Amino acid sequence: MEKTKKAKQRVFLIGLYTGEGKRDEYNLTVDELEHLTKTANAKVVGRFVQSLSRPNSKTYIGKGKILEIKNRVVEENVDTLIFNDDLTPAQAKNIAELTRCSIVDRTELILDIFAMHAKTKQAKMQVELALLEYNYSKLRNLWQHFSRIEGGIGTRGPVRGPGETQIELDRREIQKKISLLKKKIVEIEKVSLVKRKKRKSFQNVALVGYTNAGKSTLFNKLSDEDLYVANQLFATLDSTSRAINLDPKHKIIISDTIGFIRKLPHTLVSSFHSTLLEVTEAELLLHVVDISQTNCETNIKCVNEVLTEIGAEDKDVLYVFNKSDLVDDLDGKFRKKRLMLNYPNSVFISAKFDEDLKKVSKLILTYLNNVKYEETVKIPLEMEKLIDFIMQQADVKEKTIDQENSTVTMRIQTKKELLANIRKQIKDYKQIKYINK
Ligand SMILES: Nc1nc2c(ncn2[C@@H]2O[C@H](COP(=O)(O)OP(=O)(O)OP(=O)(O)O)[C@@H](O)[C@H]2O)c(=O)[nH]1
Ligand SMILES: [Mg+2]
Repeated sequence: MEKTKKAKQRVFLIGLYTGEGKRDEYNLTVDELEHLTKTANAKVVGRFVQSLSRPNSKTYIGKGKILEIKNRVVEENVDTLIFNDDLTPAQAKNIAELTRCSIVDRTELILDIFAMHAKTKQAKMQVELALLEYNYSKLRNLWQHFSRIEGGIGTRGPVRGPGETQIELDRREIQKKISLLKKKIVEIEKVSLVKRKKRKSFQNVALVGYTNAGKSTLFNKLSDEDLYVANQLFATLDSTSRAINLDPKHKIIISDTIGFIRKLPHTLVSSFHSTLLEVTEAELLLHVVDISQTNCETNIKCVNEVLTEIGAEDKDVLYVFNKSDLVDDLDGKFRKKRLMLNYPNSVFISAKFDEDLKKVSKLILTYLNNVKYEETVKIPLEMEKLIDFIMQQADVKEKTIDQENSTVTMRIQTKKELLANIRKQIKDYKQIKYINK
């Protein structure tokens, strides 16, 4: 097949600053949008940010500003407008009509990059599922929009407008495809579950972090692998695991996986569920942070929010502050000092320097050798299985039985995750008791 080189799409970036947070921080999110756009192979010709307390329901930014942009679109030969937030279908339609440009919102841009970077069958199916779910939610909004404008009191008859009927048909078609894909993904999930079970005898450590932080670079260095590394967002969409020896006595399994970003589309989080199991099932997370980014502390928060969303908030975390080689200005040195104080379980490295890898191994080893936490728990005597489990799995420092209240109080030392699990079991048990009362 003959290959033709396609001209790059020329785009304007458009943002809305609502006054939340500092303006400089907001501008960094537009820089990030620019990096995303470049990763998607388009050329950024200009950027517009309007200050408004909240989005305009019809045109996102003010209509006057849109018309100003329309003139610039003609001058600069721009064909696409990329927005720093998600748009409602009505906003996208109105802006397209006013400017005659293709309209792409933040989620669509991220989904496009995922679609471009998906290599394996599993990643491809997961991206397709996310795309379908996003389109489905858009069609649902559009359908609601139609019902609102056409369905005033007394106007809804048995015959519907052609647009509305088509949307309903499309929705049903998409729904069918979604169920089919979900079934296929569950099948793949079963196979990887078997693989993960085999590794249960080793400690599993997962690399997590903001996209482009250097996770794959670090993974390659630690495991002598050759995974794809690039100054692009979402270079990695699959998880890869390897066994490595930290020292002659400690063998662990380390996993590289997908990076996170602020406002990571929910459809991606749910459709990449099986890939993210590497994170939710790991015993320890190594949170890799690019400290050359001036807003790296905000990035840490974003990553922690996604970790909460996927149910990994109780995991033990060690911080690997990466790209130290790029930090030499005064501001960066202050940032480093602040991070050092706020994150005691951490190391500062450059994944480019082989000698820094020892620091990472040492950090993990220290963790593995001091992994226990102490807590006192009160357990109803009826929960015999849990009590037996604790006696076997944890270090029980003290145990007192209160026959009158049918409880046992135990001071135990064990892993953080196990403690969270024990607390949850007791809470669930009490809730069931309360409901049955
Ligand atoms: N200067 C410098 N660059 C680094 C360092 N570590 C990684 N990089 C570069 O940062 C870019 C991103 O690295 P990756 O390892 O692909 O990052 P990632 O976290 O796996 O990114 P995603 O898979 O996209 O989430 C690449 O261009 C790397 O060469 C470092 O310590 N110093
Ligand atoms: Mg990567």
